Amino acid sequence: MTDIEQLQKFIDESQNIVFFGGAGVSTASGIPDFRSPNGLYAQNYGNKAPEYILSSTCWKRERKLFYKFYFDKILMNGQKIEPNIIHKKLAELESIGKLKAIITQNIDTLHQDAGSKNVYQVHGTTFTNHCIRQGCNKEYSIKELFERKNEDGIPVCDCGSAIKPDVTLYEEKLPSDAWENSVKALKNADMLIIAGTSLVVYPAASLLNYFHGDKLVILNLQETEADSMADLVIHKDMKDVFEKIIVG
Ligand code: CNA
Repeated sequence: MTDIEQLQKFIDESQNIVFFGGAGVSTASGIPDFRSPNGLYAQNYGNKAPEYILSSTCWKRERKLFYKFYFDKILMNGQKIEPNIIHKKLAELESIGKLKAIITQNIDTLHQDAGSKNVYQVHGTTFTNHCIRQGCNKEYSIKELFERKNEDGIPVCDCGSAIKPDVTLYEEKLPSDAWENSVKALKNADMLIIAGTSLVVYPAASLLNYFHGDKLVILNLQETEADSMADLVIHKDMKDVFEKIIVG
């Protein structure tokens, strides 16, 4: 049996699957990840590390730099991004009742765009943005974020305060709803597919400790720390793997 046939067998035998993914899920849609050889961390961005630019410290001290990176590299300058075969197959697996939840570290909206409903975004989302002034907190869409840039490229609310994306920056606490829903889903799961994540960003990576089912699958181009715990490890492009998975 090939590794992909084994994955198919696990899926066929399971009734309560959880998918835990990272930036690798969206690379086939054209969004670079962080840690692949051609990911954002390999790029020089004014000699500042992306971990710093996407941190709460940078947000407070160098908002202009934060937003330059955010518009260029995270929002891809407004370029239209479409869900890929991975997002679509996962939405199909949910629609037939096998996949119970997607836990994602991604901040894009591609799982939802593909039709998935139970998506827990443990690092927040680019989809909504809010004014940082307590008492105002007005919500803005991605489109409005582009429209409301001041001369420094920082989007500004009607009240004059800065608008901040609802993404979890380094040094910030993870959204508690997404975290609690993820833990609950993992505790009930009989199969966990961990795919396209380097599993080095904590506390998100520690979520896998809540899984006690008997089918743990790791899918990644590279080795991960959790490979030794897995029942099946596939070191292949996950787009090629998902293309072969039959839902039904
Ligand atoms: P990461 O650390 O960049 O790891 C990505 C992993 O995916 C690497 O181990 C790659 O080997 C693997 N990978 C990339 N492409 C493929 C592929 N086609 N098939 C199989 N494996 C692949 O990203 P993580 O998600 O682990 O790190 C967490 C960060 C990245 C989160 O805070 C995210 O918000 C952040 N991020 C998100 C996006 C997005 O929303 N699309 C993009 C870039 C970074």
